[in-house]
Amino acid sequence: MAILETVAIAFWAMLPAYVPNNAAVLAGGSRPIDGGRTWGEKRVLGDGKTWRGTAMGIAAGLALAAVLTVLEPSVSDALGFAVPAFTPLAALGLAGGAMLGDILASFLKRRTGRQRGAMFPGLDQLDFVVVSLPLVALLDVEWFREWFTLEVILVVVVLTPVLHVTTNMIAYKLGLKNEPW
Ligand code: CTP
Ligand code: K
Ligand code: MG
Repeated sequence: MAILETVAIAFWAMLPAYVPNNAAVLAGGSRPIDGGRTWGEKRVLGDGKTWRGTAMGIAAGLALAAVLTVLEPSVSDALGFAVPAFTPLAALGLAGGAMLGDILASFLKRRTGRQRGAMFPGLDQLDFVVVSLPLVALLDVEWFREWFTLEVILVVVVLTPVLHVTTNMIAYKLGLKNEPW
C-alpha cells in the first residue's frame, strides 16, 4: 500500500475520533461530570470534563461520521482508492472512545496530582487513540479489521500527536483554549 494512501485512510478513519475533543472545547462549561466530588484530596476528574462538552463531543463525532459516509463514494472515486464508510458502531466506538479516553486521562492526571489544564506529554496526545481503537475493535471487529491494518495503526500513532499539537496550538492562538496542549 502506498504511504499516501495509508495516511489518507488513517486520517479519514480517525476523523470521528479527532473532532470530539475540539467540539468539547467549543461546547465546554456546564456541570462537571464528577459533580465536584473528590477522591482523597483531589478532584475525581475536575472542572474540565463536563456533561455538555462530552455530549456535544460525541454528537459532533457521530455527525461527522454520517457526513463522511455520505461523501465516501465520491471521495473514494476521486482518490482512486477506497476510504472507509462508517458503520454506526464504528462511529460510536471512535467518538465515544475519544471522549472516554480524554476522561480517563483526566482521571489519571488528578491521581498524579496534576491540576486542571496541566500538561501530561504523551497521554494528552494519544489518550483518545488508546481507548477509541480498542472500543471500535470491540464494537465492530469486522470493520476494524478491514480498515485498521498494522500500517494504518502505525500512521495513526505517528500522525495523531502531530495533528493534536497543531490543532491545539491553533485553538490556543484563537483564544478558544486556555493552554496550547
Ligand atoms: N471539555 C468539556 N468536557 C469534556 C472535555 C473537554 O467540557 N469531556 C472542555 C472544558 O471546558 C475543558 C476544555 O474543553 O476545559 C479543554 O479540554 P481539555 O484540555 O481536555 O481539559 P482541561 O481543562 O485541560 O482539563 P484536564 O486537565 O482535566 O485535561
Ligand atoms: K485532554
Ligand atoms: Mg487540557
